[in-house]
Amino acid sequence: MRIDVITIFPEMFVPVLNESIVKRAQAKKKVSIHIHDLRKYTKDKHKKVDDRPFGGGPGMVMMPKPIYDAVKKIKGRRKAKVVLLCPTGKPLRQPVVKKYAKERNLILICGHYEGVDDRLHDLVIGERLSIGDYVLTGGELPAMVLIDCVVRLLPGVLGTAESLTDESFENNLLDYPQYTRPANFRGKTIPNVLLSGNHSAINKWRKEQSRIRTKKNRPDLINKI
Ligand code: 9D3
Repeated sequence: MRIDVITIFPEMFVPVLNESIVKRAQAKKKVSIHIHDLRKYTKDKHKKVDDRPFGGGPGMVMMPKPIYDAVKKIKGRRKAKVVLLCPTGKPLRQPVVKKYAKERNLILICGHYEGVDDRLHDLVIGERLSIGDYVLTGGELPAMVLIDCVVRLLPGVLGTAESLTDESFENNLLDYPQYTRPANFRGKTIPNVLLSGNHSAINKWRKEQSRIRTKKNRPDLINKI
């Protein structure tokens, strides 16, 4: 997969993309990620990317031309899914991540200020995505979240140890509690069943714990089972 990102803060991506599984996926050639500075697609000497909103109101709006030119140039003749990260987008959930993981080329546009000129939607933007109901300062962190979720699903990125079966959100249940050594930590022990060696009892306990946690923290998911 190839991922291109259009942003006014290209430096934000450097430390995140050069660590952990995303770094390994790039080294293994499972994904190539290219970060583009939107200001390089401006033509005026101030490298202006925003302007005041028609109709008045607070803040600034991202101008259509720099983003339009950037997408056209980056896309070339390739087919690519163009995604704008913005608070008014569809919420990112695991089924949406799975869909994106099947694409050959993704172009991510990081929104800023009060948003982008809406005419870009018909012209170049395929979909808008939000990562949740809270206010961030821009689309950069959401783009990194999307990259992280998608890259780990690409074939050959995760080892068998980190395998993808039985994942939380696949079955609409949260993960069960996990413990590792020592069995007694500061006087706190672990559930006896986990030491029993009885795998069917262990599975039954884990399923029950998943249900209890989901009911307590994510009652909205219970209705989806
Ligand atoms: C909802 C706030 N808007 C009211 C006028 C202004 C506004 C605030 C912050 C518009 C854009 C932003 C920057 N946020 C993003 O670009 C963003 C985002 C987010 O804030 N929350 C969750 N997902 C996303 S994806 C992009």
